[in-house]
Amino acid sequence: METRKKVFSGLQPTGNIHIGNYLGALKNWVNFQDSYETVYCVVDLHAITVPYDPAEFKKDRIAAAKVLLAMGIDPQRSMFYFQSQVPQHAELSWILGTMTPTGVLNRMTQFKEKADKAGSNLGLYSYPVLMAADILLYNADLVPVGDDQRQHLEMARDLAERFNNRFGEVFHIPEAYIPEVSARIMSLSDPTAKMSKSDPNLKSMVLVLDPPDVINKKIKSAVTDSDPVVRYDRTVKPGISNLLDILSACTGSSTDVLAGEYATGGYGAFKQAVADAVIEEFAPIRLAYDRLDDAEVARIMHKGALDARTAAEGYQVKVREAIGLERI
Ligand code: ATP
Ligand code: LTN
Repeated sequence: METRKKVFSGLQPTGNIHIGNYLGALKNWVNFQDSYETVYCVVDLHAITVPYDPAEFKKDRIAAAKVLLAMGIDPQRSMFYFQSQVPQHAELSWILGTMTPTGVLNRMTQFKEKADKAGSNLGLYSYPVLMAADILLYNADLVPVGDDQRQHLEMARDLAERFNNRFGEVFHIPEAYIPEVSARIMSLSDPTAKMSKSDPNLKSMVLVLDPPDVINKKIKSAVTDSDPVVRYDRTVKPGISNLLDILSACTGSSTDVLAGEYATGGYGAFKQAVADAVIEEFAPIRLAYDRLDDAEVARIMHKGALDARTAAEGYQVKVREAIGLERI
């Protein structure tokens, strides 16, 4: 029997989940469940690499799990759990850390950006090693992420090759799965910058749980330009191109077709179409979110962690054996 390919991905439980996270990565997480073996993780150990408030964090962790369940992550079909509850992630991260040249970590752009903003610490520095451990722990083949994670994925692949060359073939070499249209959704208030959870300006992002009137307002006030022709051009018309990407990812029509359809009707009608499409996309998620209670989410995550620990240990035994750390 042919075994199905394995998908792994992670989401940090920090702040609110926005349309960039959703169209860049999470929508694919849900779709992959139909044809792959899927393992999804709320990566709480990654999230504590920047300053945070423990009481808020406690709520954000559960809220992130709840949003993913509301989106359609199905615990019957996917392994779904909190990273901190499966200690093999941290163990493998330590092992991979011993084979990671510091020169490689020094080049990581996300580290440099976050260290500039929030200050540096060892956890933030070795963040990409823990991410490589997440992926390699289950021998994942495919990793659905947004464009900003390319460099981290490349490092995970290098580490797998480095390990295999030194200790024998233990790891698959994973591949990033980055969508064509929506890999980099831009900020609504500055379409030359990535839409980011850590942006304090909430007008810059549509959240998955925003009510329809808020979505409408945010899209209507998205920064565009003064030439009222709807046309795809990321350099000259970054705001309009970003909205075309969003509309395309929500409707399944190509940006070319959509640009043709809305070319001359003015920005008002075009923005209304984008807002309507986003409202329609998010309505079922909000409904499902409101129906889930926290105790049910906690129960699902507990069961997920038990299953994941067993699965992870099955792989981790091979890693320990390969490097000479067998249990006595
Ligand atoms: P921050 O932007 O504050 O650094 P983040 O949103 O990148 O946080 P995560 O929650 O870990 O951090 O990201 C979850 C997923 O969303 C990742 O796969 C990431 O690549 C993707 N993603 C994040 N921002 C965007 C964006 N603007 N467009 C497309 N995909 C994105
Ligand atoms: N760094 C990722 C989150 C993440 C991840 C992973 C993504 C942690 N571990 C493993 C894919 C696979 C981010 O999106 N900011």
